[in-house]
Amino acid sequence: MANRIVTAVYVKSLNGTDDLLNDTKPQIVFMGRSNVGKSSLINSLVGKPLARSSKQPGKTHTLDFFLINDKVYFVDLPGYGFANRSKDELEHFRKLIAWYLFTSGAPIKLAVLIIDVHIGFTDYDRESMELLHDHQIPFVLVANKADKLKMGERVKKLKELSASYANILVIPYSSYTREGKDKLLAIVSLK
Ligand SMILES: Nc1nc2c(ncn2[C@@H]2O[C@H](COP(=O)(O)OP(=O)(O)OP(=O)(O)O)[C@@H](O)[C@H]2O)c(=O)[nH]1
Ligand SMILES: [Mg+2]
Repeated sequence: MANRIVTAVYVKSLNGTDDLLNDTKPQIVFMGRSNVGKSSLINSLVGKPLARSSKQPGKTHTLDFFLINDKVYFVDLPGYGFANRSKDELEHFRKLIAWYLFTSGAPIKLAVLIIDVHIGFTDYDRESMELLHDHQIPFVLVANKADKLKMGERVKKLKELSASYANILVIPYSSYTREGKDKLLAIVSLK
């Protein structure tokens, strides 16, 4: 099967420039608010606890690279918008993420922008989408933690999310139930 993950290994955590960024293998970036479930989502895709996840927001604070099927990198980013961090820390993460995405020259193939289906879009998410669009980085929206919603609420929330950005695909997802996993794997197409 073309989209099956056979091997997934942790490679390196970056805090700035590194030779790894000159590697020509495509990079797929997982981004979103702190605690939205980026690391858990990577773990659910690869089927093992590779990325560090935590109940406490602010767990991931470097650009964490995982090599998938020896072909592409999954990159777990620090979360943005975590209010308990100092202003300086927030600025540091904002700059690190923006540098990596938009000026480092890394061959980014796709950004997976993860939002919490219950919370919806925050200002940070909207800003990220604008920047990704401006820099012509293709992205897909994942509405995570879908397991938390009852059916009626879920239909309503997903409708609202899809209506906000008419031509952007929104994938309902749950790292707990693995809902959305096959759909997302097909999109990140690991061939
Ligand atoms: N209900 C539910 N909880 C989830 C899901 N995915 C993640 N979580 C929980 O959300 C919390 C944060 O998960 P992480 O994967 O560490 O989130 P993150 O976005 O990587 O967080 P930072 O690294 O701090 O930015 C943990 O308590 C997870 O168990 C999901 O699909 N459903
Ligand atoms: Mg994380």
